[in-house]
Amino acid sequence: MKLTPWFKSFLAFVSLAAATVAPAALKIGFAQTGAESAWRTANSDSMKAEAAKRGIDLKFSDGQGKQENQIRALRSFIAQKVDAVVLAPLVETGWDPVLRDAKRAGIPVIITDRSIVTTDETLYACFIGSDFFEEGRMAAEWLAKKTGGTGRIVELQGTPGSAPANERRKAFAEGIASHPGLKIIDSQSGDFRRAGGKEVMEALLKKHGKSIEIVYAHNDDMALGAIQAIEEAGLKPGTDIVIVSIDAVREGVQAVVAGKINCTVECNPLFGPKVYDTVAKLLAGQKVERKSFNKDELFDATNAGAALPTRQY
Ligand code: GZL
Repeated sequence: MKLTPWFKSFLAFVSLAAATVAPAALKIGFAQTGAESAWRTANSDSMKAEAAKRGIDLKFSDGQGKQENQIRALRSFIAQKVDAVVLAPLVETGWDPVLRDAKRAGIPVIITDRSIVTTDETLYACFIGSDFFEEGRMAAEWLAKKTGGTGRIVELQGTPGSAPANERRKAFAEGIASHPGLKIIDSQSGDFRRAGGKEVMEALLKKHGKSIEIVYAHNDDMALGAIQAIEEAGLKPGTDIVIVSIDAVREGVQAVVAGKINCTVECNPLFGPKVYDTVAKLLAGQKVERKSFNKDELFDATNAGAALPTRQY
């Protein structure tokens, strides 16, 4: 069949247009816990910045500290037929029904930051986060060395029912068990919030007064709130009361340099690149690690000053 000049140029245009149309941007739904701490903000910033860098259409939902908001967001992502879902679960339980819906819709789910308890491990593809047990163990080991294994401890717990609160509490208690001189005399939740840490520390100081020798805070934001309460009570944080914390956010490491926090165990929030690399592998049908832990280190007076200038969060 002889092609007219017009038809030839039409075919050339169509093939050129097809070649230049960019593939549709990857659509990923991210259900974040909320904005309760500096760590959380750094985690959200990492996810958003990396998505922008990679041209990913990120549907970001701030759960505002409520599981029902996160579940609602997941349902919305499923309705929008996103390519993948990322969930930072506020608490460990209550996820199976909505994750079953994602599975039925054929949408892969990545659990980040905090783990979940589920009756069906096939409901999510993998977990990317930190090892909270290891963080609690590192905090206990450092404290035992610092104090020679004696001291009366008050514990500021994270969000009730959350994996970091449960696991940091359990591992720390196990870590100090071999030092009978180290005693947890009280333990209350400040919900990972600075204001919560201050309020709880004020109450504990009223209740226990000068018998408090150590604070073990599940995150830096609560430790920083506790520092305010300790100073308002006329005591010197880091000297009159030893403070051990977790996260190593910038302000936490600065407090170590200032001698107000004695030790903070890092919990790296910069997941963006690893999460999106994992999504790409999943969508390409490649195998991914079932559990992938970020590397965390510890900061105290010996290394915080040198580390501060290059801290990324
Ligand atoms: C830990 C993360 C915790 C941080 C807190 O991975 O889930 O939640 O330790 C944050 O600062 O609020």
